Amino acid sequence: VEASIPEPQRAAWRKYTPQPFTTQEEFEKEIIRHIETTLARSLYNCDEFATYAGTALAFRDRLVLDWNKTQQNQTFADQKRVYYLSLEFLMGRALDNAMLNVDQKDVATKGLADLGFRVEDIIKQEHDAALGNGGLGRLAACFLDSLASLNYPAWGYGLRYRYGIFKQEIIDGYQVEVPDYWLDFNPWEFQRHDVTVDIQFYGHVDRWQDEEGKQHTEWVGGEIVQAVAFDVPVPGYKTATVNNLRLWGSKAASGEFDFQKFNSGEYESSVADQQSAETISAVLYPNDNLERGKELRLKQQYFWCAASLYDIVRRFKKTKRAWKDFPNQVAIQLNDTHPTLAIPELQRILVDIEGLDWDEAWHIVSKTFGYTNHTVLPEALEKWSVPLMQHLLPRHLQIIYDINLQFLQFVERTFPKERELLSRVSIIEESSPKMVRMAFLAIIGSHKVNGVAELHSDLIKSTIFKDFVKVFGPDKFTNVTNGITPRRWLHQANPRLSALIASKLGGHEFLKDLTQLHKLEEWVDDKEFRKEFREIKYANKVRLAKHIKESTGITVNPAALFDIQVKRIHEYKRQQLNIFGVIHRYLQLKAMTPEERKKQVPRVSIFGGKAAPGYWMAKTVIHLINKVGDVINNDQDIGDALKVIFLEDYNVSKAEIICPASDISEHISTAGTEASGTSNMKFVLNGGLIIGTCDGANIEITREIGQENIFLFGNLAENVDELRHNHVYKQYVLDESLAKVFDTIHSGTFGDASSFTALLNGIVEHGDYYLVSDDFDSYIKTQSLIDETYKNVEEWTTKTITSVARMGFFTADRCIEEYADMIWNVEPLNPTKEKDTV
Ligand code: CBF
Repeated sequence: VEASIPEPQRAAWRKYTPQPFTTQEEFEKEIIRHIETTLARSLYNCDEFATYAGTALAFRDRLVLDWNKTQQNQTFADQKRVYYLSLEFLMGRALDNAMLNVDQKDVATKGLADLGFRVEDIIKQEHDAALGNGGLGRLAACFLDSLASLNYPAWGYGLRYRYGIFKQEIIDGYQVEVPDYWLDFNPWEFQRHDVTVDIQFYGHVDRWQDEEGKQHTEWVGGEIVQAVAFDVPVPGYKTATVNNLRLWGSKAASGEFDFQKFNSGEYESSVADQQSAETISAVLYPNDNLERGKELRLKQQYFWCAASLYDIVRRFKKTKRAWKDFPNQVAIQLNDTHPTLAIPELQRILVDIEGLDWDEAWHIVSKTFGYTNHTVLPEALEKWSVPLMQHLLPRHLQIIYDINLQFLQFVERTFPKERELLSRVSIIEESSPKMVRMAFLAIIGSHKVNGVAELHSDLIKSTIFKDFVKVFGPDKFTNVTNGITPRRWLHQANPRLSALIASKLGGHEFLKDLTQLHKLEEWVDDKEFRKEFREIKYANKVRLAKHIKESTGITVNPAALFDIQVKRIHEYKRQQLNIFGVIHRYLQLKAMTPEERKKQVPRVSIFGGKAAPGYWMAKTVIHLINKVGDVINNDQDIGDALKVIFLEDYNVSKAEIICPASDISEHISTAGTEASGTSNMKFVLNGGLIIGTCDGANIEITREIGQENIFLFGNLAENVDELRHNHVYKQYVLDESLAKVFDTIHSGTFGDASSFTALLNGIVEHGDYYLVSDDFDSYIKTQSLIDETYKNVEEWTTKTITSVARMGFFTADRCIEEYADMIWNVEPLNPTKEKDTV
């Protein structure tokens, strides 16, 4: 309050508050002002990057004005807010998104042209904000877009990694990781020098009694690292709401280096504290669906949870409400188990610092949190060793033990005869060393737990969390099927298709209510519409072909069938099945006469995705794809009949070029392993069909678009256990076609066969855990069906248009409304209600 401008001076303030540009002239003025002053460049020294910087700053100014108002408005309204805690936010580029969301891209395009630049070239200058690994991080980014677009009072909380996900280079067919330093110039963040939090690590726990006999517990000693807030504005689409994403950076608490050490010549150790503190937010762990139990990762998790909770609690305390109101004001969503330490941290704040009694505090805590599970893969379920936690967070470990004790007492009372149940649901796994099971803590400390697609939500209830359904009842568990933002994944990535749809639906309103897409079915037989729809697909394929040429040197024919699989490389996602299928196709083509070959549907098989640096098998798959590509792409017999492309460094901005360009995309995980998948939605929304297994959101996509519009194959999740069992305990004969593929690899056709022995042996000798051989036959037959169907242009067009029209369900807006309704109990806030806060 002291910091606010006194009433008599506010009139002047309001009079001079900057106004957002609305015309081309005003926009050009803003760019030039920023280039000449903020950047200290001139018209003799203005390249595309400087123009990007000027444009970004001009748009940033626009966002900031609404951002300030949104924050004031939300503070004034004093209603419940959502806090989305995610260790990953895969935001991609911000400029194009900002232009479209504030509905000024036309102005920018003309203004930039007037200054001699093409808007596409300027947009490309921006470095992706790649603070995530894959689906989980991108989902968080889509949710932020929807939260703002729907005017929900919401904040994201994450870490400001200095290095995002590594850049991938392919050298001699191998993945090489290069650091991604993205902060050279980042106009989209604001360091809040006044928002810092001291975060404690290590130390010990003291207990004492005060004069009134009350017990106190305090965590003392250890070391302190400072968290500094960096805020990123998140604009909604065609609304004045601009929400906040707060990312924490780490710094030495004193903020300075040790001058005494420096003076006495100990130069290196004088900066050691500073460096060690900064390490916490230095780098994103590059593992997708895999946890490795590293101390630094646990430090990152606590650092970010503690800073975020301090901030949330500080904001709540300003309202001067009673603590019991906390869950009515605050909903915290845990994006996977990574932020689970927020649960014992809030309990610690309430009990140790605010003096609430345990039960009262626990009641508040367990009504505040919701937990989203994103995987059933055992290797991805986080567990932290008890000794490590004891060392790093001694008070939290005590709290976790106390939570566990109370929980187990409750289970014992409710199920007195079931001794084994206790050890199965205990937060502490009695292994050596003992481990803290984070998912169990997250379930116990949350009021709702959700999966991310129907099959996945059913599976968590019947497998990994079965006992908790018994303990808490089924109502605690729910499903929110994932979605994507149509603003980025249609309007931004595929502007021509968005415009075509808008021309038929009477404007771009469908981007805010995607169910309106169904009206497109009325146009499915319209000749002109179909033609234009096909032309757009072709143009998008030409755009991708150009990118392929620039990045790999390989020419591909845009008239060929583009078959795309882009996602993290993982055995369960089965890029190996795809490349074996490609080899099978190659062998078939080789066996044909040139005349026969000419009759085949030409294909371009496109792969992209990063492997975790320590994931050797995934790297082997990348290597195989590249080696197969080398051979096929240079085989004169084959020519355009088949090309194999591995696109380096797949990221969000590349996905924006890739997704609109598919004819077929592959979502072919072993049934029951892919929680949802979200690129499946992006591809279909952009007029591509899917080849997929009955897994994750493929199932609901099928339900929505119709079985006749998707190419499903393979075994079902319910059969997986038995099939695995058969591999281990019964004689297994390899499918004949697959055996030929393996023989070809073994023969050295694709280079040193020994490089691939482990990959093939995993299937032939070690149980084929991902059931590649079981699904191979059905996969290649389905691929042949795709070839046949593709030949019939009219049939293909009908399928693709119908599918787009039926994708309304998969908007992230629908997800957010479901979360808001079923889990958070929050209401949107009208952004036009603009008032003074003091
Ligand atoms: O729910 C979002 C996505 O999360 C993952 O990427 C994850 O990291 N666990 C899953 O693998 C995807 O299936 C899911 O769509």
